[in-house]
This record gives sequence, structure tokens and C-alpha cells, in this order.
Amino acid sequence: MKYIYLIVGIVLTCNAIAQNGSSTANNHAPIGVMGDHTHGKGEFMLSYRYMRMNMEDMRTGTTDLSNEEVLNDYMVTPLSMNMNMHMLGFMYGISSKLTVMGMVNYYDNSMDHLTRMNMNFTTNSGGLGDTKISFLYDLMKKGNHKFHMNFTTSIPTGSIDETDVTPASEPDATQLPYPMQIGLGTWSLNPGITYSAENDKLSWGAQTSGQFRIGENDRGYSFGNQFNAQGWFGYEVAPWIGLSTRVSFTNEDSISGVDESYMNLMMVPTVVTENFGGNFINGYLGTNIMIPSGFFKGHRIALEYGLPVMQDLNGTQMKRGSNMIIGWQYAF
Ligand SMILES: [Cu+2]
Repeated sequence: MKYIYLIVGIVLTCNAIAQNGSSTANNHAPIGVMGDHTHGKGEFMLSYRYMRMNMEDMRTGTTDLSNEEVLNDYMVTPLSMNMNMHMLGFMYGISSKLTVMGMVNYYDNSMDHLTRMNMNFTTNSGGLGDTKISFLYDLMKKGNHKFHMNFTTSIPTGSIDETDVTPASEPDATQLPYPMQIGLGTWSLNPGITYSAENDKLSWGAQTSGQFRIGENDRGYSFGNQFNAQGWFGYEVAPWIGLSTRVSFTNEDSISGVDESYMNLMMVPTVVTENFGGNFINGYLGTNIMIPSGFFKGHRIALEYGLPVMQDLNGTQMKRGSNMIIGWQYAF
């Protein structure tokens, strides 16, 4: 809730600042949408996003579970997880129709647990994640309406061998559960299509995409394929600032194959492959700001905050919580 006040606050306090002639802040979708726009030939864009996602409390399907209920079946229950992601990206217009995009991510994860013996412990992992290369191809532009195709290849540069010390492994480190791994360990092909449109004050768009994991990784498993559909709506308060709402739907499969290093599947729900994926609907509020003058003229700052609206989980999992993204973009 406090983020809504923050967004409204930014708008009200800054609204008096000098306004720029051309409408631009809302030419981009909310910052959480990847590959929402293309670039003209020879144009570069750099971007940085910081994303913080958090998960807490357990659920099966749409039924919440207490720690005691989880500890009836498992020796340990997760309590919460925090994921911090730093995402560095570039875009380049190869031609008037084709844009290439690259992205590297740095992860910093932590997970809190409770054991049957009523003991708490935390595990950590972090490092460079998978590398993404995308091609965006303009299919159609008609008036203010535009369609482009997205094709992303995810290259498995992130580690799937993350270890840490747990009470059961002390004093040695042990292979951390699936959600604490940094990469997929497999290549992934992610095709999609994006529609965007705008008029005087309003902008809107939609994107649908899939994520298809290729084969299994060298630990013997592969993360679930995903289907995503999302739509957004933006309102231009002033040419340099826009507000946005977004709704996203994700369907994710459970993990296939198995990492044999998890010897005891009664240890914790996060080592059981059935306890992954589900159906998720998230709602977001955001703002896009384009600095209208001065040294940072043309730099974009954006913020988006999301919460789950619905989540129907496969097996026993932690619930997804809030999702915050802060971004910077600059084209030249
Ligand atoms: Cu761009």
C-alpha cells in the first residue's frame, strides 16, 4: 500500500516541473515487461533493472498450510525467500525492423527455514545468472498500433551447483534445493508476440510468450516450461510522466527429471519436483518518468510494484509475495 502513496506522491510533487513538448514517458510499457519496444536503425539503449521478489508462507493448490501441517510431512519447512536481481541490458537497432537485445542478471537469494526441532536456519546463494539474447522483429505498424515478434534464447551461464551449510549437512555444504539455484542449467527458447498502442493520453499493450526448456541439465532435470500472457494500460499525467497498471498470467509446469543429490525427499518441500509450477495472476501499479531537461535529459526512471491476485500451486510450495522493480533506461 505504501508504494501506491509513493507513486502518487512522486506525481503530485513533480507535476509542476517544466514539461517537454513530445510525448515520451509512456512510449515504454511498464518496466517489468521485457522486450516491449523496438529501436530505430543504429539506435542503442542501455538499461538497468533492480528486481526484488519475495515469497512466504506455505500453500498447496489454493489452500494455505501452517508450518505444523508442512512439518507433518517434511523435516524442514521454508518460511520465506528473498530474491534480489540486478539486470543489465542493452538494445540495438540492427535495421528499421530488427532489434537485438542482450541481458545479464546477477542474483542474490536467501531462504529462511524452520525445522521439526523448532530451529531456524538460513541459506544463501548468488552469482551471475543465465544470459539472454533476444531478437525483436516488427511485424506491423498501422497508425498508433504496432505488433512485433520476440524471440529470446536463454543461455545457461548461471550455476546449478550452488551449495550451503544446513543443520543436516553440518559442517559440510550440501547441494541447495532447486529454487536456490541461479540458472536453469539448460538452454531455453522463448518466443513471443507483443502488441502496443497509444493515443494522446493513453497507452496500452499486451504480450504473450512461452519458455521452452531444451533437454535436461547435467544434474538430470529441467525446470518447467512456462506460458505467460499480460496486458497493460498507461495514462500520461504529463509528457514526462506516466502511470500504469498491468496484469500478468503465468502457467508454469513442474520440474521434470530429478537431481539425484537430494537423497531424502521428506527433508524439505523444495527438493520435490512435483512441488513446482502452477497458475499465477499478478497485478501491478507503476510509473514511467522521462527526465525532461538538464544533464540527465532523456534518461528514463521507472518503478513497478506487484502483488499476487491469484495463485494455484502444484504440490506444496511457498506463496509468491510482492514484486518490486526499479529501472533505468537510456537510448542514444
Ligand atoms: Cu530499448
